[in-house]
Amino acid sequence: MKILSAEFIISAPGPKQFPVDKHSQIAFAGRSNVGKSSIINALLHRKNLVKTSQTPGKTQLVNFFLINEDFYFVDLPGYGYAHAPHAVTDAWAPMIEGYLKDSKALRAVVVLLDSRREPDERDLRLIEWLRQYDIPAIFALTKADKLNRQEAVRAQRDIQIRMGLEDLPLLSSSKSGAGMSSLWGTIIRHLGKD
Ligand SMILES: Nc1nc2c(ncn2[C@@H]2O[C@H](COP(=O)(O)OP(=O)(O)O)[C@@H](O)[C@H]2O)c(=O)[nH]1
Ligand SMILES: [Mg+2]
Repeated sequence: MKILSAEFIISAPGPKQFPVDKHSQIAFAGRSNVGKSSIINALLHRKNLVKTSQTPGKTQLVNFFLINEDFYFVDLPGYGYAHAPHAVTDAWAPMIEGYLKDSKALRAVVVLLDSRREPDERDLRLIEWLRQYDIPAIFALTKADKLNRQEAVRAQRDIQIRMGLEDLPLLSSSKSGAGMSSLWGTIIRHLGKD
């Protein structure tokens, strides 16, 4: 996909601020620090469109980026940040579920899982919602550059079994660029642009 433009639109504190136009949306979800901001920047060939390594603030925001004036990338709030205030932790579930339940323009959610970590309870909850609301999921393991080939293949298989996935999750690295073209291919297919 040729990126002609990538424009930050809004950090929405709640559904009232979500864009209501007809542009298709692809959302990105995963625990804090999984590499969500980095992978969005890597896909868009931008260094800093989405800020990386930020300490989560007091609110959980849903960030919308309009790509090629055609479709949105939606950066969902991260979860599992150990030092987040309880109010923030508790806000995660209704915020994400609210978004998933009501987003008619949502075409798929890219679920990011750290290739070196066990999925946690919230990763599983996210997957349950996606199944419940019949939303297509694209599974990608992040930071694959930190594993050798054998470890990477094992991580793919372990996480596939642990999460009950139909297919092997994609291996990706924002750092090396691994997996970026297959991830784009999958996203484009869900956008109906192939
Ligand atoms: N080695 C490596 N580090 C990464 C990769 N992606 C992200 N990181 C690092 O992981 C940390 C969290 O990344 P970030 O994108 O901010 O994660 P987010 O909290 O999920 O948005 C940062 O220090 C990144 O530099 C990757 O593919 N490889
Ligand atoms: Mg981030």
